[in-house]
Amino acid sequence: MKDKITVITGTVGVDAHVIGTKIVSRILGEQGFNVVALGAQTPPEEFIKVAQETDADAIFMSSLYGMAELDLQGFKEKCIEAGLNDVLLYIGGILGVMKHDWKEDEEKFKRLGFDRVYPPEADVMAAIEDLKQDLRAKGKL
Ligand code: B12
Repeated sequence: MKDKITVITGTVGVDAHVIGTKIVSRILGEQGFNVVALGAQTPPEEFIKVAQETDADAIFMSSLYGMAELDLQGFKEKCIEAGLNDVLLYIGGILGVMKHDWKEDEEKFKRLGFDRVYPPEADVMAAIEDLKQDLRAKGKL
């Protein structure tokens, strides 16, 4: 069991939408997590670098501008190359472009290696419950 669980947050790529990730960061902090908030327009490689530096347990990534699938090609593979096999990858926001079936997004992002994928306006507290469950399964909580 770790003393404190570290979660990295941020909006990936050149996505400027910052409000959601700020709310996510605030709630995670209030729930006792050590939050490393990278803010908006964070390149995928920056998530990986900071996860290594901080020995992070999870990444809570946001994307709203519809380009996440392009931004995140090969992301899981890069995480593995960087030795981050054990870091939980969660993503939320508005993952697709225009009107689309969210279930398809969920499948796409799971194929890209994300452990959990959330629909628009997801309940952050429910995601934190998922995180606790996943951390318990890894013996970290
Ligand atoms: C405000 C806004 C902007 C502002 C952003 C200001 C800022 N600094 O953040 C400005 C004006 C800059 C902007 C720009 C653009 N925008 Co805009 N924007 C919005 C708007 C109106 C609200 C977004 C928002 O802040 N929501 C409130 C927050 C609290 O919600 P949220 O981010 O979804 O986060 C919540 C949950 O989703 C969840 N959550 C979020 N992330 C995560 C992660 C995890 C792991 C979990 C568990 C949960 C979670 O928790 C949060 C709290 O409840 C939306 C429309 C909408 N209704 O969403 C369009 C919208 C996102 N924008 C859109 C677009 C197209 C753009 C532009 C490309 C427009 C343009 N042509 O220039 C640019 C993109 C620029 C860029 N480089 O990113 C589109 C995206 C379309 C798509 N995906 O198909 C939207 C949906 C509007 C639309 N209907 O077309 N935008």
